Amino acid sequence: MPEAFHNLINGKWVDALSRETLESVNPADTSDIIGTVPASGREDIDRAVEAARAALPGWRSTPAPKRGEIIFRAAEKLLKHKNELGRLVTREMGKILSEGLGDVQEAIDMAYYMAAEGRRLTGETVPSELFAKDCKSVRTPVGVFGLITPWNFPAAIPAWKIFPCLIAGNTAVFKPSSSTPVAATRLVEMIHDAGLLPGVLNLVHGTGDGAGEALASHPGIDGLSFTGSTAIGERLLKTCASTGKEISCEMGGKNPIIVMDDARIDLAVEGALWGAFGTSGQRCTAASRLIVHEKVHDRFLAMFLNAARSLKVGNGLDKATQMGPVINEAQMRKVLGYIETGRKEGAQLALGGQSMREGALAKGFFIEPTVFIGVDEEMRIAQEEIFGPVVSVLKAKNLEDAIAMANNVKYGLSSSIYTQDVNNSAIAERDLDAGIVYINAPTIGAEIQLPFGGVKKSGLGRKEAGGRGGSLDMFTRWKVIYRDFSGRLQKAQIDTD
Ligand code: UN1
Repeated sequence: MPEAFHNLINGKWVDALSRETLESVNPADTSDIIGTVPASGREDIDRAVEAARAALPGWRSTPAPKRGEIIFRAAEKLLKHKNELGRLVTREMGKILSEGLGDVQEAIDMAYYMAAEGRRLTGETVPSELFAKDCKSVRTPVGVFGLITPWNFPAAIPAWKIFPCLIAGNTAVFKPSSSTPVAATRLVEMIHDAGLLPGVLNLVHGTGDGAGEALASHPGIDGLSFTGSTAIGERLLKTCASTGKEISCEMGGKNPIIVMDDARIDLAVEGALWGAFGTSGQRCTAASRLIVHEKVHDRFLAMFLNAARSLKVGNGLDKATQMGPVINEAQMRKVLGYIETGRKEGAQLALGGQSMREGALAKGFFIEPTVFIGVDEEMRIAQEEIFGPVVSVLKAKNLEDAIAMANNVKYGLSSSIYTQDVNNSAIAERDLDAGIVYINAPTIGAEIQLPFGGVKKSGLGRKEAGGRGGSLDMFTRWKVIYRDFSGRLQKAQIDTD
């Protein structure tokens, strides 16, 4: 019998009221069942929201530095268990072990960063136009948040949401992806055991259609933070608009790497390989288009194909593996479907294109690193998010042409240019229409102390992560306070002399 994991509602580990469960399976080896979790429904969400509402007054009035201390202790726990959790992320999600550990490290970074916010959470004091009067703005919590996360970063993305949500004094109901529920459970366990009172952080497992929809449409939540596909994000946006709730959505990407004729080609090849095939291309920041200057196109391509050909695909727990599987059968079919589409559209398949069923790979969802060349910018494989190890190579005449191609998609999350020319770099920085621009680095690898999020169909509402304009803006509301201690009625804009 696989181990049974539970929901956390009001500080207690419980099953779904229906007693139904879902299985979590290792995508590198489907005979490895990691555990079962509750298949929760509306009544379970009701209970979790009720618990979060009940815990709100106590938590929001806890001094923020005290909230920070608990989050600091959570960071220490995560650090102590980094290896265990990193391995679990790899086993449940498929990414290679160094990335599994990186996923957990990103959660740890976020925890320390937000723990310190407990002693910051700064507002502003500004002078008043009147005598004996002061004015300030302070951040206040919003209330109860629904947090819905995807499977590609089972530790980091939940941490991006949970820690800023809690440090700001909100309480939460967290619904992780049903593909990576066990890692989410361990994460929540560590955070909860760091000293949270019952109900501050609740965990409810289930499918998107079941538990996810019930949470997003629940009248008892004040806001929703979602990371996932653009299609679902747009649907949730409508749900939240109809109930007047704030929503932040991080969604898809079709991220380009531009390689200029003056670029260091060795560096660009290495970066493109990491950007395209890291996490088997299953990042919203993955590089799925390589836009290469015509003068260096053939040289870059020869080197890139050589490097991609030698990538070792396998179980992420094996140290030699450089690329793991995709998450599940449905995703595998979707990716293979796009490869078929690329062929039909007339792109040339230069590498890969098949699922891998030989030997040890037979029990997992493995796809060869796949490279299309001769891709036209209007083809579907150059326009739509594939979320798998498939990259399209496009040829550009010059920088202007390359930037126009880069921007000619409905998404705008991450982007990159490889160039040694300061002017090219400055122009790209100015003109790439994306939330993130990398110079001489691939499209993946954002750090948590800066805001994370995109433009166009990549993002809606507030951004994630830290820094000015980061997620504290999502999880707090500004309150403005005027205090008049003059002892008389003073009228702003009127008592001007
Ligand atoms: C995502 O793909 O959803 O910048 C997040 C990166 C990671 C986060 C990716 N730090 O690639």
